[in-house]
Amino acid sequence: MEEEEGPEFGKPDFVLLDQAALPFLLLWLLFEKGRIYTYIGEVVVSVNPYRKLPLYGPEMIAKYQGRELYERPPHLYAVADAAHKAMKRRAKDTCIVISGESGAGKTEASKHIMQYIAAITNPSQRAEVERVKDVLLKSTCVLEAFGNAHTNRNHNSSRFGKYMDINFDFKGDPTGGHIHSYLLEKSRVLKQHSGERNFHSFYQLLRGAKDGQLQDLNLQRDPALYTFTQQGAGLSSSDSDEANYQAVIQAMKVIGFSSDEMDCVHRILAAILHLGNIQFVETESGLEVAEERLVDHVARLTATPRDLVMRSLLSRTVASGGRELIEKDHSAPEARYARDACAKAIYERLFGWIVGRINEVMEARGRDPRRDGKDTVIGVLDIYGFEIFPDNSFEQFCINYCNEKLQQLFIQLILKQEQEEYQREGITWQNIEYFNNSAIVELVERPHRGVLAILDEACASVGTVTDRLFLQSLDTHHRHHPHYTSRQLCPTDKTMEFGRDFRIKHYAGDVTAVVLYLSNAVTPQYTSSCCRDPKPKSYFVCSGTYSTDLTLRSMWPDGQQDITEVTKRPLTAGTLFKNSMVALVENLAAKEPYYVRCIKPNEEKSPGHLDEERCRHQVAYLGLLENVRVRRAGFASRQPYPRFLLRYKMTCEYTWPNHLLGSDKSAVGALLEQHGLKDDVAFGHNKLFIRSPRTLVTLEQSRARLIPIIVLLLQKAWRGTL
Ligand code: AOV
Ligand code: MG
Repeated sequence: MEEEEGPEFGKPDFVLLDQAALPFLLLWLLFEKGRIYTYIGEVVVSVNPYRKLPLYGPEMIAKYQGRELYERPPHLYAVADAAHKAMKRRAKDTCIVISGESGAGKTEASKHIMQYIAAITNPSQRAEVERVKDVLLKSTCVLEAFGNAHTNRNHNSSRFGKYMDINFDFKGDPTGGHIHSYLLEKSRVLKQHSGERNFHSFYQLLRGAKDGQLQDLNLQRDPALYTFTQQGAGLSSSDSDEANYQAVIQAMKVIGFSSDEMDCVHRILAAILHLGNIQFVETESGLEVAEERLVDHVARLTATPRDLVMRSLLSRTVASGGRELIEKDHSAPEARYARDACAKAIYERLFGWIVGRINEVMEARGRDPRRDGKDTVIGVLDIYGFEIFPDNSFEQFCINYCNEKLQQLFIQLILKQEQEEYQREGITWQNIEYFNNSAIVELVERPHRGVLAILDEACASVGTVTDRLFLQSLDTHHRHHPHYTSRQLCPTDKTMEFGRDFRIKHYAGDVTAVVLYLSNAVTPQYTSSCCRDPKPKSYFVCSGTYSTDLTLRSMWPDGQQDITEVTKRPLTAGTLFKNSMVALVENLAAKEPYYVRCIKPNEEKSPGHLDEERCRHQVAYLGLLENVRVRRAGFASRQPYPRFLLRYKMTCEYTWPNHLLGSDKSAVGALLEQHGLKDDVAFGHNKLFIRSPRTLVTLEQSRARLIPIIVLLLQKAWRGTL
């Protein structure tokens, strides 16, 4: 190995120190030098550089391929490689969990990881595997167009959670995949905060489509002309919408969307824009639509009878007693609500359908008739980051709860399990205190009295329970909860409004300033935003069933449900989200986890500034200090004795080819003695604990030196020339 390429031990980018001021100093040093990655044990900490750095691409990938974690300076590629190796060598399902607040660099990190995996696999260029890789890479571009938006925190903010499983065959090559998407922030279709945009897809269509196509869709180019895109019309995404429009079309083609399907997607986007412009007027003969031609457009674009579109805006069908159906006229607010609910529902269905189509393609391509179900999986999780806005809604509540769940998993796996393992293995150990966020998770999801359970109850009695009553119930149940408060409970806190807001103090640790920063006043119309999702038959397009367009109809696989079925109480959005989070965490916990913890250096998206307070705060709440303490007091690596021997026995005369030392434990002792490394390890009951990564590197180097010699000897032995 060449000198300058070697591991950079002792350089400051390798260790995070555990005194309060030092992590910040260190991050600053690294950030200044463009070294944005560091490790705590096997956890990668990354600081968003907000500028292009020469850290990626084929040359860099070659440096990390097949190397051990500590052989090269810290990098996402090293974790991706470690996950891939664990999967290939030990047939272990692994997952890479990327976390950090909004704009910290999670999505970018996930893309680099995917690119790395794509680059190092399929050396034999099998066409089938190449296609799977293409779809995996291109799916990101499509999902970002429909699921990301310009927010105040991030110009390309993920507004959905994404967990992607990549399946590998026994050769370690990708053969398929599956994407789970979590709770798209569909309210964005209707309304955005000041300084924010709707989903990229709308602006891409308006700015990128050819004149003729826009005419076919009855659209004009200027996003300011449409209610849903007006607010963000003056804002640009980080890249040009025109260029991205072309890139998305290209990506959709590669994935295998037909041109009919792509046309349908564009017609749906256009229909949503027209729906948004529909206004209602009260006349003597009742409620009417102000501009009927908009209804014509929507009907044509969704291939739905015009009369049905009109009726579903101005009235709804309800089941009255038994199976009798009656049509009830809408008031103006009800009609506006129906219009908006429709627009949201169509977009959500469209997004779900796109994810489903990508999955179909990945599964079909990946299916190998010879496969006996023994393939292994790497999961990559890129979820929406922790966020607080001045006015937070149900979506922020869910997003932040999701981040709590992931933090809980991190605590469990990295901090708790680590300490428990030392105990189990009989290693002398002084317990390290860490902040445990389970109280906050419980506050949200506890059966019967958690916020979600109380919300469900309120939803069950919509009409009788108001937001105020809902809030009262929360106050009663959580009066003494350290992470819950409301204006009623804390009358002097003017940042909340009586009868409207409650606040959850998210994982704040012991840093008081942080409590304020991360605390999250979740505001109004809770009961409506998560309960009154339109029921399929009440509003027309929610019955894509009535469309003659097959693609559009396939977005409503639930089809023409019986109205009495439809009016039964469905699971609420909150409960559905909770269930999906519980399943996600179970899935992750069953895999060998690798962590990437992303840090956002400043609020201004500036490449030259590391805001001390913000970084300290993130280091604290991400649990990184405790993580460092556990690691520094502990061990960089641990391996069961048989596994250790299998890999390194060739480096010692007492263990090669087989040892006669009684137990594997004594054999490992002899091996380390011979290398002079015994002081750096501790012997557990079943596992060897290694303090410094340097020990592993020494052993790896020794092994690498010996392999060619051993191969030569074996060849000679076979040929009988030894
Ligand atoms: P997020 O995924 O963590 O936020 P992103 O990955 O979208 O954040 O990163 C935000 C922006 O930071 C990107 O658009 C880039 O401009 C920049 N950036 C991030 N990582 C890098 C990097 N390694 N090199 C250069 N620039 C980078 V959110 O999706 O909002 O939680 O919901
Ligand atoms: Mg993101």
